[in-house]
Amino acid sequence: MDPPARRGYDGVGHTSGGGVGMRRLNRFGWAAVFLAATIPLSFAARAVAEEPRPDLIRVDVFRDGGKGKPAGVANCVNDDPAQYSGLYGLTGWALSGAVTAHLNLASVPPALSDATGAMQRSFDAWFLSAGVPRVAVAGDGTVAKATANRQDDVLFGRPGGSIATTYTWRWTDGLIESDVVFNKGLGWFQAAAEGDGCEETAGARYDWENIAVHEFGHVYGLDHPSDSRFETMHAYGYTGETLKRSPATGDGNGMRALYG
Ligand SMILES: [Ca+2]
Ligand SMILES: [Zn+2]
Repeated sequence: MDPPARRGYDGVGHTSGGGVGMRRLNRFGWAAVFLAATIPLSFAARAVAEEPRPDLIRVDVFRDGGKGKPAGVANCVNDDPAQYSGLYGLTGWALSGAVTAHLNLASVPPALSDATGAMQRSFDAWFLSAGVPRVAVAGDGTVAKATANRQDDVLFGRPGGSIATTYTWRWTDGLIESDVVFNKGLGWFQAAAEGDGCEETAGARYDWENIAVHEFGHVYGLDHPSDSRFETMHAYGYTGETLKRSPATGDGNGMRALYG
């Protein structure tokens, strides 16, 4: 279900000293050649190596299971642990230590309360063993869209037709950065608790923490497993659904594979 990994990437952050040289080459070709010839080779090589650049390596587009459109009434089903598949998928990265996720509080719909606490609970849902790095949520985010700025951002924005999208970059110095964008054009609510996994009275609204726990699984390095309807990392979300708030058997297996 994932689009090509580099779709839509606009190359933000790819300018460097070389970019200036290229512009000069267009207008003053002879001058650029002269400058290139006179810059000591060791200096040029060091300047390129020290400037880390982002490489967008994955865009996870999380869609509604109802053929891509939210139903007018909640389309979730109750949790069924008897059908946990035990399966998991891995993206190819893992967090190397504790990080801070920066939540843009101004972007959160007014109907959602205790936003920082809700997002902290959603990351903490993955703290299944002592080896799992902690992600601390700070309400100091400022970006209005996914931005390769060497920090993990969480915000409401416009991620196309998805419920939410996680964008992940690997920087040339090894840093993994993931930004999670929830779709501000959709209906959202906060279930009081996970309950039986499905809040039928929610209508065409998504439980924020249900969607957040899935997206944060990607931040930790989990992918969508096949045959996983009741696992948190199942490839689709549903209106009224709450069962993704707590990892299932396969989700736990994946986290142990990553972090022990
Ligand atoms: Ca960012
Ligand atoms: Zn996903």
